Amino acid sequence: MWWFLIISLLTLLYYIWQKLRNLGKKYPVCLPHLPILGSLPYMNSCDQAHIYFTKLEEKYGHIYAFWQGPWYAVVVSKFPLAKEVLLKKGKDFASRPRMVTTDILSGSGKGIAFSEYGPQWRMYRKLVQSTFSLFRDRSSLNFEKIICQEANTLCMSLANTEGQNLDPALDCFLAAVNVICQFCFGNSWKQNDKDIEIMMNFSDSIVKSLAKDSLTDIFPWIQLFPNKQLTLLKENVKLRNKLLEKKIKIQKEKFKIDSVNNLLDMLLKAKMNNNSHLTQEPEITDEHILMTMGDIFGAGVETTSSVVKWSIAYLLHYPQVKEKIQKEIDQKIGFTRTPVLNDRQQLLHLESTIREVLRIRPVAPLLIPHLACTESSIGEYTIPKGTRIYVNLWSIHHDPTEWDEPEKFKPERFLDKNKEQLIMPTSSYFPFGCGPRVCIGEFLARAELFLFLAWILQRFDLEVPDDGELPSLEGEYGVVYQIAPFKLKFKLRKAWREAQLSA
Ligand code: PLO
Repeated sequence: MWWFLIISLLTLLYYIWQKLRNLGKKYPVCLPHLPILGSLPYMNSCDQAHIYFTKLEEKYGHIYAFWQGPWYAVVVSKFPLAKEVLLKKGKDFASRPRMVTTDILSGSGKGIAFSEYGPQWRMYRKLVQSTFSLFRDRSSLNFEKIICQEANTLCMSLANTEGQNLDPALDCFLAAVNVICQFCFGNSWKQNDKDIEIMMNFSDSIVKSLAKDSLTDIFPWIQLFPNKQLTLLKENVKLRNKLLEKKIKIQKEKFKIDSVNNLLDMLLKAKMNNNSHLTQEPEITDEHILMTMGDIFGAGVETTSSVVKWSIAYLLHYPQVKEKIQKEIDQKIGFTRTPVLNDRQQLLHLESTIREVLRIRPVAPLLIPHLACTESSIGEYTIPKGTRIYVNLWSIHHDPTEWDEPEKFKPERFLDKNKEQLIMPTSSYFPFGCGPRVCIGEFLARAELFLFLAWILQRFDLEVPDDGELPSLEGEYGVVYQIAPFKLKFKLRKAWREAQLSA
């Protein structure tokens, strides 16, 4: 009897204390929820997450909460709210939730993309940024040169399969791999290397199994039971790590501290100069190096190759857009030279098309989830420490109050009335995220997208395959929003062929 009274009294006191603490605080509206299961029984798992979250806005508004099992999560759309999360209070929300799947990929939160906000993350990010500067500044080790080389190899390979029904996935993958490989290791893979296909398979499988709202990420104890999905992820991550370790081992032997030429060199040099045993500096271990390389490698490959495929698919659906781009290439570049980065100011139709593809099919429709490192606020609402934040970029890029006919593919929305200048019709657009966690490779990605597409369209016409089937534009949800496999025919353009003959 006594113990019952004491427990009741304590519960009551706790309840009153909580109420007092929260006095004056306002929280976002929350979906219905049950103990343990949270809001899951009330959520529809048929739709892709970003589309379902967008539908929920009709009922709950542009900021709402739900319980992802035991985890409190908030979804925001609308640009001003997202800007508060990513930019204005960027530091408050700059961390990442620890999840079973991303922990497997990142060796328990190492590397950059999935690691917690703090000195370690900052140090590795800075080292990657310094390597980017190397490749932007040095004329001998320059991104433009590297990308053009790979664009040339890509076009040669497409010319070899000219007129055949071709799935462009492998060629796009190889081009992106070889650019990032030169950045990471200072060398590249040959087209027929068997590692390429192995890599493409495990990378694709990892993308598909991450961020799929897998139940283990919500209830970590599920991993104690046999789980096919998780075993597959572990196997693929093991394959990836083995391949990277092999590459690191070979390159390590060539390392000279006074000649830093790529990301691995930069990390090895930092490791040699690291005084973590004497000072408070974060540690640099081989595993950290592996995970950082893995992040940059994976991000560089999956995102670029995916956007190139989306662009090709949209151009197949909208041949009139493709013709406008080609007309501009013919006028501004012609056939006597190949495209360079400086042509960006001139090829407005291509630039606007790339912008539109990144709008209508963002690489990461919900970005990567953020985590509140401290109690903070979004708009008038209090956000407790530890809240998972989903920024619904999909909804922001498809907001009908910001975009005219957002469901339609209209590259000209990024051009002024006279089609003479690129414009930004609204600020509700950030395909690379923004704030402290902004995509570190944005510059490289934009350069690759422009050059790969310009080179391809200067030489080739894109035609539907023999079965007349156009690519599905629906997309498959994963940590990268990928297009389903499709085929097309690359046909050398008549004008290009004639120019080559007369040259
Ligand atoms: C791609 C598959 C690789 O095997 C591992 C990998 C590492 C970094 C990830 C990347 C994958 C997918 C795209 C990600 C990137 C970090 C940043 C980038 C999530 C899973 C994006 C789009 O934010």
